[in-house]
Amino acid sequence: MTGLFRSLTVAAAALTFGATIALTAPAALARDFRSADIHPADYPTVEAVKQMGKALSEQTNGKLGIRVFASGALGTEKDTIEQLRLGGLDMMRINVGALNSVVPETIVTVLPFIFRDTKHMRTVLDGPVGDDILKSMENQGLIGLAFYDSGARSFYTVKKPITSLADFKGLKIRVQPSELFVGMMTALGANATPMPYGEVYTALKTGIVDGAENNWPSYESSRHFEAAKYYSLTEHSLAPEVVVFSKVVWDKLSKDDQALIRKAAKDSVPFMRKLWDEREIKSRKMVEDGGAQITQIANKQELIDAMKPVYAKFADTPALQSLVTRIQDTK
Ligand code: BDP
Repeated sequence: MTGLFRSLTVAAAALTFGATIALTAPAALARDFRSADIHPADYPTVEAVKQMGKALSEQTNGKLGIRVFASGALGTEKDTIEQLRLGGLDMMRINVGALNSVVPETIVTVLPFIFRDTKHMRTVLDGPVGDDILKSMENQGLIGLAFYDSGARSFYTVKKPITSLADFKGLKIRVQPSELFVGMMTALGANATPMPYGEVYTALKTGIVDGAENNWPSYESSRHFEAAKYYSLTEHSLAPEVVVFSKVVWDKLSKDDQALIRKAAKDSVPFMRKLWDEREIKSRKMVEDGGAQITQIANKQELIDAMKPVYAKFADTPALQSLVTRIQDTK
């Protein structure tokens, strides 16, 4: 090899090496957290986590981002909780109902009629009670980042509308896999059938259940309204959504990155609420146009009274009772 040829080769190799570094370095350092959601791509929860990822990416010059796997691509909520706790998944947006058996503190946010209205719910979750509940997740291998809205859940049925407490007698109602939800159905005189969200449409269609309960956007986007057209405005639970990170993954991140992730999650809340408020109106209109029949409940108090015993049964420790009182005392 001539001297010149050798130096050229070395220079070329150095260039290639340099170029490779330049090309691969950002990619090697960049990290897209995988986040699960059972809702479809245009659902407010999915949009909000995407927005959170965008903000995170901007703040870190593309070093950190989030890739949302929507429509249950990574499994049921129960599956993703397990994956998250093991560190096989980075993030998820999930309903608190799904966490009831893992994080007992989430129970208080599902309790029937505990929040007086949306404003009360937002004030509680944005304040110290919300922070304490998010913190309590840590013992279970989960980092609670932020609560999202989920509106009010109401019942919908296949054969006839629910108009009063008596109408619940003997109905088979699908609920989330949560003892508390089961307890609520029992208190109403119905039979609970816990099952994953993705199975509910078929269960309604084939008569495995007589009804289910959910908010307007879920009732609409899941097309449950096609199978169960009687929507009765019980508004019995305002069980919120929550954005959760895997503690196993979290513990390997720098303090700075952790702070940025927390901030991006909190910052996505107002964005989510705006989308949510719009979607509730849009979904209600869509289901009404699609043939859903809406029933007002004349005597809500009898439902409130019937469900009262679940407080003592499920908020059954001093810690949970204190959270209940703090929520009720929040103005
Ligand atoms: C929806 C929640 C979703 C739950 C679903 C359900 O957003 O996370 O899985 O209800 O009822 O409102 O299972």
